[in-house]
Amino acid sequence: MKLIHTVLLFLCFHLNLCVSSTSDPSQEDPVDSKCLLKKYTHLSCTKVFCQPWQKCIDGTCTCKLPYQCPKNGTSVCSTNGKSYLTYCHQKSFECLRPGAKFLNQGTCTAEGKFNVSLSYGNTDSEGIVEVKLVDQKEKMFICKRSWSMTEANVACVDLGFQQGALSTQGRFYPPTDLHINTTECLHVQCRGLETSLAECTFTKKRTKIYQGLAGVVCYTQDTASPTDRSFQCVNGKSIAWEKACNGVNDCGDQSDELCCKGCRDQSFLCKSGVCIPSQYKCNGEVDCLTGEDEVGCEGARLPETQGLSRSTQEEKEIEELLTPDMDVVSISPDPHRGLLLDLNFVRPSKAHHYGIWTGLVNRVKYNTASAIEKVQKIIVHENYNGSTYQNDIALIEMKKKANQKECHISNSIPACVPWSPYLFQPNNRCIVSGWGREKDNQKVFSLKWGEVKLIGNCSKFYSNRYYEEEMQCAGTEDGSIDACKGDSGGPLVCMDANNVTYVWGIVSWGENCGKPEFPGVYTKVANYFDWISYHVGRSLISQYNV
Ligand code: 4AZ
Repeated sequence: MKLIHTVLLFLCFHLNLCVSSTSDPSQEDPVDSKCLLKKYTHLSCTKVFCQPWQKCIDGTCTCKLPYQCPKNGTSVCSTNGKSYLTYCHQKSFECLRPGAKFLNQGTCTAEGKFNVSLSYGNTDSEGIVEVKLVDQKEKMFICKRSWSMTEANVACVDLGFQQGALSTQGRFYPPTDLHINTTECLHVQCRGLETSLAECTFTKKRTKIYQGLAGVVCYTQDTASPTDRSFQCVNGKSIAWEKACNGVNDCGDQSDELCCKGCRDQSFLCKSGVCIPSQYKCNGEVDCLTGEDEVGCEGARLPETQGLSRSTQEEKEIEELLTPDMDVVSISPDPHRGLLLDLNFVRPSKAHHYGIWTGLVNRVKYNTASAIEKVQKIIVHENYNGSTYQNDIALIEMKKKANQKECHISNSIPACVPWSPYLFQPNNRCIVSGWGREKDNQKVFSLKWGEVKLIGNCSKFYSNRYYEEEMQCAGTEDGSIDACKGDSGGPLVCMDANNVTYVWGIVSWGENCGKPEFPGVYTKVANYFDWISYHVGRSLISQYNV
């Protein structure tokens, strides 16, 4: 067992993304029911990216202030007649004060009114969908083949039905004497979290053959008919159990797609347990937290071709894009830098007594690339518990050299702060390194490293001493690769699908060294993202969700 407790950490820099897996169309129920208890929604930023007008605070997407939006972009007009600098600005205002919604891109014009209505249904909450676009005189119908739950949810929310749509299956019959031009209709494509159908992309289609028209039944308490096999959405809506984990946001708050062990209907399973539509794979935008939907995409489909992929020859006669795509910030992986420091004993008040060796390989024969840095400040976690080893983490701030703007360490290996506990999973392989003792207690002079696997369910080895949220076990089946006395505070580094490395763990404790059934226990750094952000400043360690 270990003696002195430890700590580590780094200062500079950025966080980010990772890894891959494919959907699992097996017969088994793909829903992870334990995860459902956490009530994840589209606002849970340990599972999904926030919208560009939101930032992630304590695991929840919260509204940004408009001035925090990037300034470059096209101006947009809102339903209150006000013009905003960009779409992000308008959405940020709307997020803070729901009411006025997006109307159109560009300036506000006098004629401009966007309107959605339902006709030929038996109640106000159902019918065939009619839309009047800002720059069109007449109302138009929407083509059935472009219409899915994604768009139906947006239409219902736009009409004031907060829980979105019940179904797109309703059959509605216009009076027979009414002449409807069914060879012309609007093709619409939404992302699913828009608050107005006006935010979606419309294309006009004219065809020779009869087009089915889009209809919807919006969700109300009267239309709801939950059964034993219903899936209970976080927003109170119930949907058929089979619709959970199919890549479609049937709930409207995405809660049916965030707790998945596999995905139905060929939808794509992100490592974080989220199902996304198959069209989101290789579309040039990172949708999985861990970026695996954009890995191995050479020669794959380009985003521009997507919306038209269902077009048939007949439909192609006339296609006119009526609403341009919004300039939503697209996310793509970036290189990040980071730095790890190893400390074995920490007394915050004695910061100036410490030096940090960087680039060191052999601790008795200093290599030329190694250097020593002064310490400015040491922050030990305020809830560090020396008997249970909970919150075994600390930060070391390095002293800036004169005229130095950024912290820069030569010969260092960059590693990022993981911002979500879902970035890596049991069985992922990671690297632990350090100068700790050998199994037989022999001293080590040259830095050693080894590959270990992340281990889930570690309470079976350390029953009431293991705290799932705060700790991470790692090792090998035979125990041969393990951290040992003196390794504490050292890094457990994992690499994602985009070759971005993360400090996933900090060597903390473990019974024995190198014995099977006694894996090494590491501090789960992702659990301390908010604590680290609080101390170093969010912008310093975040790339996304800020
Ligand atoms: C230590 O005392 C220590 N085998 C670190 C890890 C392990 C044991 C002891 C796990 O630094």
